[in-house]
Amino acid sequence: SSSLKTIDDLTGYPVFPEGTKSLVCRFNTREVWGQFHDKKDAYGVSYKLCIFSGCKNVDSGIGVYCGSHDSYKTFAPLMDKVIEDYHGHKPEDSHVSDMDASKLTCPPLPQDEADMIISTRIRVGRNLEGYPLGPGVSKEQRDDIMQKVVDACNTFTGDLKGTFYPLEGMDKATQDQLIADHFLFKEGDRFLEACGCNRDWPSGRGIFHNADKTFLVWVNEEDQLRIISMQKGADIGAVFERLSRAAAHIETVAKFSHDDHLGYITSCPTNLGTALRASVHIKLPKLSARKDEFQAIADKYYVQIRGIHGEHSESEGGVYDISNRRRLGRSEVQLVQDMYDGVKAMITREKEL
Ligand code: ADP
Ligand code: CIR
Repeated sequence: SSSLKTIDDLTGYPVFPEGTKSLVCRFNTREVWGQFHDKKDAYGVSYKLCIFSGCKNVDSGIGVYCGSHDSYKTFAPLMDKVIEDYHGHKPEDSHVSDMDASKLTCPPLPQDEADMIISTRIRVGRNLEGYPLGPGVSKEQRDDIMQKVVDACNTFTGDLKGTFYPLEGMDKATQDQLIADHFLFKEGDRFLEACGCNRDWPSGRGIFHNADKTFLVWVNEEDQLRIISMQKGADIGAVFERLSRAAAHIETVAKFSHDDHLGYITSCPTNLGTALRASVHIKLPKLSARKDEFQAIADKYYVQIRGIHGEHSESEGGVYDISNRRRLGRSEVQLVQDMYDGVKAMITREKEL
């Protein structure tokens, strides 16, 4: 499978190397492949495109991206399995949203614990109704989407007011600095490359942010919008409150792809539902040296461990990115709570060691 270069090389049933763990390897059975290998969804996105990232990148955890809202329906025999395995969300389940920051039970951490946390960030993904998703859009549609998102962002006021910076024409030093400081998406992600999400790069992409860079919107990366709230320190309540306010406002000026079963529609099935990832950058030098115990706590509290530069990156200096793993079938409030509870448990163990 790893010898695949382009989607045209995917001519027969993909056979994965021994030990491949991805969900696409598990659930793209010969039967499912037989049913869909030559099929397209209502937006003309092929089944092959939806599974190609995992076929090419055999180290994928999931390996699937959808090219439109309809991919989830047309290719349901694969997608339902992936969704149930990742989120525990069944085909008959529905998704309910709740971004009321006042419902969080995240009391401020004592100073010695707060000092372990470098920064806090919460993002949600959104995509515009009536368009395909990133892997399936044309250049013209992508440009159109960017214009609509920029127009919507220009209606923010007060602390959310900001400026849009297109990626096209941004000098490399500025781009690299924004990435290093954790404000901007990285370039050249091989998983997104394989599903067609990086076509026409850097055209049609950009970042909107307020003066303090505590509120940001990524445009046309993995999802058409990534709405982000972040700041130094451990004040999860303040970060969530700002995000909720921003998401609620933008919903009044833009219509997002959404349904009662899947919640907000995203290109990666891991992000469906809330599309929310709440994270802290936290120093856990002792616990992280005990890899199995670290992972066991993460699993128990439904949190995920990432490196310092995000997914598929390494730690630096014992600093990790800890975030909620689930996104669908639970409210935003519950998922931010997952993160808080997991982080609290990790801090408790770190202090014992
Ligand atoms: P996503 O958040 O969209 O799932 P990544 O895992 O690639 O994507 O992370 C995007 C960027 O956000 C990376 O630069 C990452 O280091 C940064 N980031 C994530 N969590 C935090 C945090 N709590 N504080 C500061 N930066 C963060
Ligand atoms: C994988 O399967 O490992 C990649 N396609 C990433 C999956 C989850 N992350 C994401 O969507 N950002």
